[in-house]
Amino acid sequence: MALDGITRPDLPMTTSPSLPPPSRWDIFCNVIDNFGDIGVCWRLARQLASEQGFAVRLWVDDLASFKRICPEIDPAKTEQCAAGIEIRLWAKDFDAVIPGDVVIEAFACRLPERFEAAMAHRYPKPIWINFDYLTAEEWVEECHALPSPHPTLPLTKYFFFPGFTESTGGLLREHGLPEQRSVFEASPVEQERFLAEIGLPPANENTLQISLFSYENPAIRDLLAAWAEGSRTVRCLVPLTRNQKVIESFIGEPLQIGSSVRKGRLELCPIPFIPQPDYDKLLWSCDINFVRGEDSFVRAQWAAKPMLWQIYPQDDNAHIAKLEAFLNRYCDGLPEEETGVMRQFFVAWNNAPGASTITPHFWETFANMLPTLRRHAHTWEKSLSKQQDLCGRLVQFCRSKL
Ligand code: TRH
Repeated sequence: MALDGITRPDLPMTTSPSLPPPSRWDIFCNVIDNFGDIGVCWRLARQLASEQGFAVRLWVDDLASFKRICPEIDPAKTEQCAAGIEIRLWAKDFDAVIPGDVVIEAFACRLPERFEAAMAHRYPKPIWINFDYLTAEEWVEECHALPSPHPTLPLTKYFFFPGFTESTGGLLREHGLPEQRSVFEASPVEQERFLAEIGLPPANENTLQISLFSYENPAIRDLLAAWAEGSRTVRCLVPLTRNQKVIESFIGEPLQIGSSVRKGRLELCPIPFIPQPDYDKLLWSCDINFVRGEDSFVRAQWAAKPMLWQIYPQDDNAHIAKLEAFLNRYCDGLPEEETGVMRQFFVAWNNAPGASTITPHFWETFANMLPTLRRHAHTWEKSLSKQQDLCGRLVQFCRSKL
């Protein structure tokens, strides 16, 4: 079959014949840096396939980064399948294919011209979504779901904004996630098994277990010093990424996965990068989670544990408004004193205007508030969980456009 010069290639996206459109989805992911772009796309793809039974084709331009969160990916293969999802290398020289019922361009990545042309020729036209970054700012409520006509082709793109309120696209959350967490938290055997998998013995009862996933953060040195000098024993589980050098400069020696290092009351445990579905178990295993970017930030909220977030820094400081917007929502309902300390910690951790140093005394004050912060994290998780999850809202939105 030919489509105005575009030859019809294989269209292997097979799906249950009983499923009406939109059952075939194309997701395009341009990995800019880090793991968040592919992290979000991979999570969405898995949910669309496993919960909705849709046929999903995920186009990724950096399979090596993808492999870090999904070890079964072979970066040498241009076509492969993982978790029931068809994965294609998004190469510069883009072969012609027939688009699915829904096309998602993640984070405003520009679709291949050839693919856009094929979308314009397809009948019915695919539903085209620009899936945007998450922010707690209020303006997203106005912009979510707005249409944007293509300047030359007969196509309309819709903006889909994840967010924290009913009037946005919501947050990615798999079905049964709170139940899975409860089962894990109630099972010392499961917890020990997970820790053993990442090369660690069970934590001592009076030790605070903390995960640390961050960028090259200058505040790390102060934080580690506060832990080392503090009155509580801290076991810090750190996946080595962009923060490795700054941690090594504090410790004074190279870090190696599997070899923990002690300094005062701090035990620092470099751990391997974990496949994405298991990353939740790390968060569930810890008393406090330091997270960054977008996807780990959302997962830490579902983990219902006190958390600190390092927001992805932007050149024009646009991230500071995003940080404030989140804190305004997150601290709602926290007592005044805890709100002050929580804000101070977030600001210091992000080196935002007004940041103070994380001192051992500040750390003690924060740690003394942990029981209240734990209850608050639960309340926050419960209130967010009442809303429909992002995948459900996205499918509903696409159905409304058929
Ligand atoms: O890697 P990030 O810093 O990604 C960022 C953000 O998405 C940011 O918004 C974006 O602009 C920028 O990338 C380009 O952080 P994030 O979003 O938390 O993504 C990390 C992913 O890695 C997430 O899906 C969780 C996953 N992960 C694992 O699978 N295993 C691990 O061991 C760890 C630590 C993370």
